[in-house]
Amino acid sequence: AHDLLKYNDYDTIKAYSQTFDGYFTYGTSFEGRDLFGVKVGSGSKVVSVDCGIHAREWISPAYCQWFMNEVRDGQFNQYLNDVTFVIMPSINPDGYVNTWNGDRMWRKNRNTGYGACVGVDLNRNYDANHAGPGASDRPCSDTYHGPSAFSEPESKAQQDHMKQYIDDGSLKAFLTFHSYSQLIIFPYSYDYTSQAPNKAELNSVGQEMSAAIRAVHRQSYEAGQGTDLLYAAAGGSDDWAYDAMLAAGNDGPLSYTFELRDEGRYGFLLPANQIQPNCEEIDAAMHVVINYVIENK
Ligand code: 0X9
Ligand code: ZN
Ligand code: ZN
Repeated sequence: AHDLLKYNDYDTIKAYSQTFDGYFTYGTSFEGRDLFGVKVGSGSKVVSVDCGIHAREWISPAYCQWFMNEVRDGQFNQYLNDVTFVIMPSINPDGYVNTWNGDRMWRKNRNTGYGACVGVDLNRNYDANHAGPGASDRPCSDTYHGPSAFSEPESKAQQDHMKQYIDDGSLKAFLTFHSYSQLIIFPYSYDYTSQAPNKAELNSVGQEMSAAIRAVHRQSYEAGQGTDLLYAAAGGSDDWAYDAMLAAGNDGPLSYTFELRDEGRYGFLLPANQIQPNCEEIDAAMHVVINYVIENK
């Protein structure tokens, strides 16, 4: 049965999502699973929330489910007149199912079309300096970028689905959830030199989110540009969404990658008893960014 305080498998996440009025599908994975999400709210400002692009990062889909519940039935439903949430809780379903079937540390999707090795790193497959630094040409690598940008059904379907909200200017914030290392990352990550035109704004909202998180359970989440905090890694969804919003005329796009708990003790194998405290502290960051969108975007 579905349980917000446990890790749920793909079928359970999907069944839970189907209890939402705004359930939608937006494509099919390589192995034929539904790509799905929920759309909640009637506001003119769209906030996109996606989880599970990397299969082994189980706390990520757990947060999306937590957030979905609170958007419909809890502390985030106060925003539904101002904001429409587009939430995709499991955007790499084949990879996620693979981690439930014994290959717990799997990261990529499950495309078998590129020779002997399986899978593309979906977070290297977007059209953001695709095949640039920090992405591998080798299909056996865990950071294989794929033969071309959006070669993968999972990344292509997200691009196609979000296009309406990008082109009409309604998409204000793109929030994508990973683990681990407790970071709040903003563009760019796709080369060593590019700076976001609204870097100061991204940084100040990022620092505010970090402070809000700390106040909940005293956890430290550093906020900064990807190349400063981590490494260059081209082809990521955060940089794609950011540049797509810019190209559509949005002069202050918000795009963040959240790296959830922990700082390395358990890593991807975060015990389920940390789901609740992790989700509670991330809620505090979500209030910050949502209020910022409502007041400024
Ligand atoms: O490398 C990644 O894709 C992310 N870290 S993870 O350990 N979850 O794999 C960070 C992504 C930061 N953004 C971009 N590189 N665009
Ligand atoms: Zn390459
Ligand atoms: Zn990740």
